[in-house]
Amino acid sequence: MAGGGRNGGNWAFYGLISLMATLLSTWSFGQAANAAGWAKFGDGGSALDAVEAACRDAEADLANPTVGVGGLPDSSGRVSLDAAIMLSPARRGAVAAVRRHPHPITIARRVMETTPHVLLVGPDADDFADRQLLEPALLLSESSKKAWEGWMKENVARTGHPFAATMANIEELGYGSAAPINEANHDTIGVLGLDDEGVLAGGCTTSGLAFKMPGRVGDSPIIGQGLYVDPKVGAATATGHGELVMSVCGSFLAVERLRMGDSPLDAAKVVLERIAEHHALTDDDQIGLIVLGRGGEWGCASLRAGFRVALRTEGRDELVGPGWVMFK
Ligand code: SD4
Repeated sequence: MAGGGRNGGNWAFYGLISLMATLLSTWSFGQAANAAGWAKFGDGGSALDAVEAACRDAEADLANPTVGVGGLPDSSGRVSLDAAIMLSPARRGAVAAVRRHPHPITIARRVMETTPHVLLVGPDADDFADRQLLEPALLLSESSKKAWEGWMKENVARTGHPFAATMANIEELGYGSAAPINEANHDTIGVLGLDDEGVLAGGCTTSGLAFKMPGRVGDSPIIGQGLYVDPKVGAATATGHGELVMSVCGSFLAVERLRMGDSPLDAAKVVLERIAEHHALTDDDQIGLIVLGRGGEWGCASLRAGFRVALRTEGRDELVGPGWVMFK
């Protein structure tokens, strides 16, 4: 599936091929998110509108316990949300540690469109959202609270400390199935979009690692880490253990590799290889990367099996596996 976009892998010639709208989203819930984003194209919306709508769909999905409302909390039992949105190095916005608003992607867009800044954090990000008249919500769902209580019991038994945080990152286990909530964890949605006018956009939104240390922020809201877009080259987004992605500026590195002439799949591979070079990776470590070139060519890769990407184009609406997996 490497470079499996409409260019059939012949990515070097994308400049000769007319553009077709494309949405790529991380994980299986990306398919519903893509549908919400795709509807924006039907209404004359841009890639930015489509990406925001796709992210909002995942944020609003109560069955998705690691994005938006209903996200699993940190080790203190409080949910905090991070997001970034990006059109270009000059047009990007992000928020981290939002605790009172369900749609951090929209706050990030407002940061981009109405302030001279890139990133707002914590209570001030929530206050900014209030001033933007964005609806607040209670973020902790009953099921996420139950999952946290269960985790607390286990954690206290194991560590003796009530708030010792773990690095839980349990992907794609029984999403949409009848599995108990603490086995149905998903993480971050990263969405890359290209509209038929050739505009690229990206968004990334998450509640971060389940039961993380309070105050911990991962790669998702950091421009260049969980998300990067350069309209002259392409875009990339990452999901998985943020600390690993953050050790190599993962999304930025992928886009720079595209600029140097790599295919999207090779660009994603280089990022994972660079991470593996610097870390003693464990069986629990997972990272998935999606890379989209400005002509619509794309590729995705992951450290381990289980990563899936939702693809939406004019003729396709499907879930695909990564073109390359480092540890088979
Ligand atoms: C983080 N990258 O906060 C996010 C979590 C994630 O799949 O994507 N998990 O580190």
